[in-house]
Amino acid sequence: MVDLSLLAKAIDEGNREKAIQLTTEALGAGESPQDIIIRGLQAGMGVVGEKFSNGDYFLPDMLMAARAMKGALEILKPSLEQTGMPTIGKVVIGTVEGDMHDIGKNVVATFLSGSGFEVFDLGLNVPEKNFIEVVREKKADILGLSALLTTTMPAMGRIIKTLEEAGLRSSVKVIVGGAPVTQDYANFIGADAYAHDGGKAVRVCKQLLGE
Ligand code: B1M
Repeated sequence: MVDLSLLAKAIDEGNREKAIQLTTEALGAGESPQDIIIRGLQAGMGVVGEKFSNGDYFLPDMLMAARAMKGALEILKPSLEQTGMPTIGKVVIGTVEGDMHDIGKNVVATFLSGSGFEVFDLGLNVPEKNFIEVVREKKADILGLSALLTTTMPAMGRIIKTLEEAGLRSSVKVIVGGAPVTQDYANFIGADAYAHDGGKAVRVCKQLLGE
């Protein structure tokens, strides 16, 4: 058994090599990718966030932690993605403009594709018009918007308004998420759904499509 708190520590220390090694070992020992993410990687990132808030960590510490987490997620990706499943629906997803946080969005996108959704990931810092264009072009069933900053959350509401103006709102369900986002905020901006994490996002997206 691999002690996942050591993986959390490797993320906290921004030790990419150690994070990759422990993730590989945990997977080999039969830990589920979901557990590795939640009890190892996310737990570590939580500590990094607290230390940043307290002034113990600075931007380079967050960057190192992000690099370590991305390395570990690459190891988990093949186990989370599955092939040969009939597609449940099309999801366009991205982090809104002005926001450079993509780790959580990547986790959500990977969980969704691993659960049978066809996912079009537009990346981070995505301009409003790109979301609209791709939703139209791909005839998306669901639009997923991620924001990690209180200052970038309002972009989600603007995108919903623009979908309405473009006549696309009735054909696409909108799900929002990210650390500062809440169910109340989702209601306030007129989103169809909110999810707290990757696992919930999968369940909610299935519900939105009547699965
Ligand atoms: Co920044 N950052 N950051 N950061 N960063 C936060 C978000 C912060 C809370 C740290 C803190 O102060 N404690 C704070 C925001 C404060 C606020 O707005 N209230 C903050 C700040 C201030 C900043 C800068 C302004 C710092 C500066 O420059 N002085 C700057 C902003 C840059 C910008 O975006 N314009 C900045 C920069 C960065 C880095 C680039 C260094 C790096 C990001 C690297 C990257 O993503 N490629 C970074 C990091 C790593 C963090 C923390 C430490 C970790 C974020 C993370 O990856 N978490 C973060 C503190 C924290 O959140 N504890 C922090 C792990 C990830 C798996 O969780 O992203 O929450 P999360 O995703 C979850 C759920 O939220 C949910 O599911 C995911 C998986 O379970 N979810 C969805 C996410 N999207 C979803 C979408 C859905 C559904 C669920 O549906 C579509």
